[in-house]
Amino acid sequence: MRFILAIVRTPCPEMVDGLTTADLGKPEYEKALRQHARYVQVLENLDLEVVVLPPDKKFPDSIFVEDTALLTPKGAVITRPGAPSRRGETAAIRKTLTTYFENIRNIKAPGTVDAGDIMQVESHFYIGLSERTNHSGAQQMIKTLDELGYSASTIPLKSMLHLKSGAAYLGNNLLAVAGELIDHPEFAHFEQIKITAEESYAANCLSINGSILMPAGYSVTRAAFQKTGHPVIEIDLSEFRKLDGGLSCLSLRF
Ligand code: CIR
Repeated sequence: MRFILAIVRTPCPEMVDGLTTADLGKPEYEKALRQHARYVQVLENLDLEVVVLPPDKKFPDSIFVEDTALLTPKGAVITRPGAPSRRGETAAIRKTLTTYFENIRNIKAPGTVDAGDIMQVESHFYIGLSERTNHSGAQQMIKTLDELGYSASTIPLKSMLHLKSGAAYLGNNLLAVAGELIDHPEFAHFEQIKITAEESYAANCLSINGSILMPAGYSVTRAAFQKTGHPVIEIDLSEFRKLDGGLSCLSLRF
């Protein structure tokens, strides 16, 4: 599928207090702003129109817009983020999405879903069951996707924050996988690029309009991606990594 639009949110200074389990220190705000600007530029260079939402200081994690909604060509689903401090992020995203989607559905309590747990592979959606996405949320999402004409299934996670922390679909039946998702039975039918433990952050990458976008600094993975023949574009995301945020989390795309 060809992407035409991306929604991102400029980091607010309060981002340095975002949720994290990483032991990498606090992000440097100015550096994060520069990295974010380059992320936007890369998407624009790939012919996407990028809608840049203003910083929202009420929500330090609001840069990670991907978690707040699932976008498909047939409709959007507003999630109910698993972290209570992030629940309020969805209101602004809903408002933005009304410009682009007539059909907007919602995940309701007691369900929780972070869309970082949802990986689309053609017309099927894999949903990670994690500390952020619970059974009720996943079942609501499966029902909603079914109504939209898609199939979906769940994958229980052991320790990963999100499903897409360790898996990315690169098209042509090729999957990048890391950590507990390596050799996972649910993914047995895919061709796989298995990412080493040292480079597992690079498993959160994106295939956009023929190019592979990946975080900078992971040379073994970069070489494996280059072998696919697709252009590989690196973006330094060190400041977002400090908040457990990966490359895909920074945008909503359709
Ligand atoms: C959080 O813990 O919610 C944020 N600090 C990071 C969210 C990353 N989002 C994603 O992987 N989809």
